[in-house]
Amino acid sequence: MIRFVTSNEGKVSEAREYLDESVEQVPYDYTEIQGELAEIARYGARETFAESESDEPVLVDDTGLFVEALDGFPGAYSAFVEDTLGVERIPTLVADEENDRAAFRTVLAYHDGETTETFEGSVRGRIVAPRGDRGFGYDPVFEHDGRTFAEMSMAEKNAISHRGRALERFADWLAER
Ligand code: ITT
Repeated sequence: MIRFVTSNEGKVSEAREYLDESVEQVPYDYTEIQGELAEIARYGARETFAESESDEPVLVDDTGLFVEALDGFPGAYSAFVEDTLGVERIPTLVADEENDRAAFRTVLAYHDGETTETFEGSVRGRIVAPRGDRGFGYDPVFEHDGRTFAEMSMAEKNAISHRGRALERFADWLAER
């Protein structure tokens, strides 16, 4: 069993679609340090494990949307920006820019009390006006190969997405242990 430490049910659904292990959602509010996604995720996984009674391994997912024309903004601040500006404002921020390219990046951090391992995944796309009603977060404004992530089924998104790639690496590593 893996404890997925997140308040985001969308992340958990995607992980369950991908992993053979059973995944339990744990809503622990770990400290989000300032830094790169990998440092944030690693710190969060270790802190959650240390603060909990259970010995079951934990998984933390830190994800960001990096918009090229905005020098990588909102990046590590993506959750704050979704809560404050809102997802729909992102296309308006790049409306006058020639470059509409962006990338999603996910870092998964696994910690079992001894080992801490991180797994990364990324996907490139374009910022577009919102389309589609599936997925979550920035999915409606992120287009990849002609469709937004909100226009894809979860399986289609997982097959190409930042989180899908990171989950695939994590699953391979788990299988080899
Ligand atoms: P936890 O920290 O509790 O896991 P969160 O949603 O705050 O939940 P992040 O900080 O990793 O998680 O997410 C940053 C932002 O990016 C947040 O606004 C998410 O909604 C959004 N996001 C994360 N993964 C996404 C995905 O696959 N598609 C679209 N938006 C995503």
